Amino acid sequence: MSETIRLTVAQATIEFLAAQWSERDGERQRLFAGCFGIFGHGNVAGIGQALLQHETQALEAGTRPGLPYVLARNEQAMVHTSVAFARQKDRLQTWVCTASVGPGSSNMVTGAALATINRLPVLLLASDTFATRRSAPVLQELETPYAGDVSVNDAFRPVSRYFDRIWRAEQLPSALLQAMRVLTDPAETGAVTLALPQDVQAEAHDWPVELFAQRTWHVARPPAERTRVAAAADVIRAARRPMIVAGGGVHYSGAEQALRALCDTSGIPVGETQAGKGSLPHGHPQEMGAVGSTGTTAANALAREADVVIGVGTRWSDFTTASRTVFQNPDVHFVNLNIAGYDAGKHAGLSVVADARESLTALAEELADYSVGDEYRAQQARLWQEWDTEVEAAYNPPAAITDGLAPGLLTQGAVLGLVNETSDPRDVVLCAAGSMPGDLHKLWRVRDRKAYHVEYGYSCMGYEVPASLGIRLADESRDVFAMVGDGGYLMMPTELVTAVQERIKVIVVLVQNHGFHSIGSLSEELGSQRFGTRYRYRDAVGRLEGDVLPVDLAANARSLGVHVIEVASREELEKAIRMAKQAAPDAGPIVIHVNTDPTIYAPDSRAWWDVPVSEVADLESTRDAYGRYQGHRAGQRHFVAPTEPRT
Ligand SMILES: Cc1ncc(C[n+]2csc(CCOP(=O)(O)OP(=O)(O)O)c2C)c(N)n1
Ligand SMILES: [Mg+2]
Repeated sequence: MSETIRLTVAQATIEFLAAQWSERDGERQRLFAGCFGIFGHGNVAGIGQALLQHETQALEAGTRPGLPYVLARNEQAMVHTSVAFARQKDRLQTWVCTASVGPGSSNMVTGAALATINRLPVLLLASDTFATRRSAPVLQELETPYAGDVSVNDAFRPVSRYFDRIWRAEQLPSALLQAMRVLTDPAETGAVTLALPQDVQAEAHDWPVELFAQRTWHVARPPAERTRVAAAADVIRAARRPMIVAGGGVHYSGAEQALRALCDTSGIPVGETQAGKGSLPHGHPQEMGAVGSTGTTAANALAREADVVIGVGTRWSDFTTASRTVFQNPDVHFVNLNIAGYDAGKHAGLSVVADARESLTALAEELADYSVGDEYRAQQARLWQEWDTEVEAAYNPPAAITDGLAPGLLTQGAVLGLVNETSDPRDVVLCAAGSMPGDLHKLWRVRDRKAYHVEYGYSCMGYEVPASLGIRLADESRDVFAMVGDGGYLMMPTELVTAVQERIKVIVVLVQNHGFHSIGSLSEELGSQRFGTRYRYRDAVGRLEGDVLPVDLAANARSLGVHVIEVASREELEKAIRMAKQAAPDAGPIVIHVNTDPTIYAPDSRAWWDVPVSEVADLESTRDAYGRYQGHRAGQRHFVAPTEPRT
């Protein structure tokens, strides 16, 4: 008989998690930095008791707990914080989140979807109702007349990369081991959910002591098959106008140098997705910036004529391909370097399933003697120059525009430009939804590989504030600038309180334009006249088009214990950014509140995005939009032609 130790399921879970490590390239770190939580009757006496015991034992031993507990304010938000942390840590470290039964756990479903869509690891301990059904239906229990084994936590199944429910203590070891495997597998990672019934959490069991041994999970760098790299190189060598699309996988793999080496010799230009932005540093001759619906005119012009497109670590979202319209060469083919076979197979591409750094290094060796033509290089330089001039103009709008605006209103481009130019190159800019992600994608000059963090897989309003905490916790040597719209702020300002509690310095730039500038302009473009997108009083005829609401978000933030700076000019904004940067590292959150004019747009990408327009409508504006829509649809490509080696 092996030695055993008697612990509850919750205690065993916490002790196991505190002993997990991850390792890549010989560097080892704890897999979990800590555990965020909000307690209710579903976890207070189970996981809550276990966390208390874990903390007490550590403090009594004169150390700090391996898995420290942090009280959050909203369960969705604490998942965002964890996921942002994991992204900043290149997926090598994340957090655990514990929530109570019912709404506490189901609040985490949105966060789980965001994690899984962005391929970012997070461990969710979702509390579940009684396994024994002794006291059913317990407070907050869903009753399903046709299925006795269903709970709200089944909603996690489609959004988790691994899901298990621990009905019996004996199941726990295998579930924990599988959970760790998925979290540390770069191809499979995402949200992992372990549903823990509240009675099971408190049950004792005799566990083999080896379960709690320190364990190191290797994060793999699978190399590419040589023959596949050779085939990819053949396809690229035969191309006249190849182009790389760099996705988030470049960052997670730490493949920036390998990408740069390939571009230096070959002269192949690079367009970047939101997650891949910053793959090449701003100013590199092959750096063409954003590609797709929110792309630069430079990257999009090259994409239009590219004959071979090399996707590296990208999931090929519709924004990246401008809904399959940005690549218009009739003979365009794809080569996909991706660690996930699922993504590598997209667009009928020639797939190289491997770690991005490994496959780029191997590809650079194969293409050592290859270069694009001089004319193609010259065109890249010309196109970039044209675009950069537009960025400069957006950062520094002409006096005519500034004078034309109401007093105290800046353009969004000017705000982004000032934050870019006043922040340090290593500071992180953060955003997720609204009009700013598109503008940042186009306009932001990224000067460091981890300095751009726009969540655009799920584009979840409310991500920004909680994510800013995660980024800062991951790396205290950088300031974080969370760019948040008034709509996004109203969705989830809650974690500002957690930042106050933990003295986490984050700088939130709150861009007030009284509603949804993004969806408003989309609505207008699609003929729906900005219906229901402005924050206004209901007017006398019953429409939401009355006066601007007397909302004071600066006062709101101040009421949460936050230091707030209100600005009304370029000079004041610049001064506020400098003040915020100079604040002590444990100053807590700072909000810079700025009013902007929602009618001045960033420069056009000359690319489309497929949002279907009503085929029949009373309004002429909608009928006109439908006509334009059909025109764009005609440009959509299938991308199903096989990509074969062309030797
Ligand atoms: C949770 C969530 N709900 C709805 C949307 C759809 N949506 C995208 S942007 C947006 C408006 C964002 O408003 P705001 O934060 O003020 O930014 P602005 O558009 O004004 O730049 C909405 C409703 C979303 N992305 N996320
Ligand atoms: Mg807004």
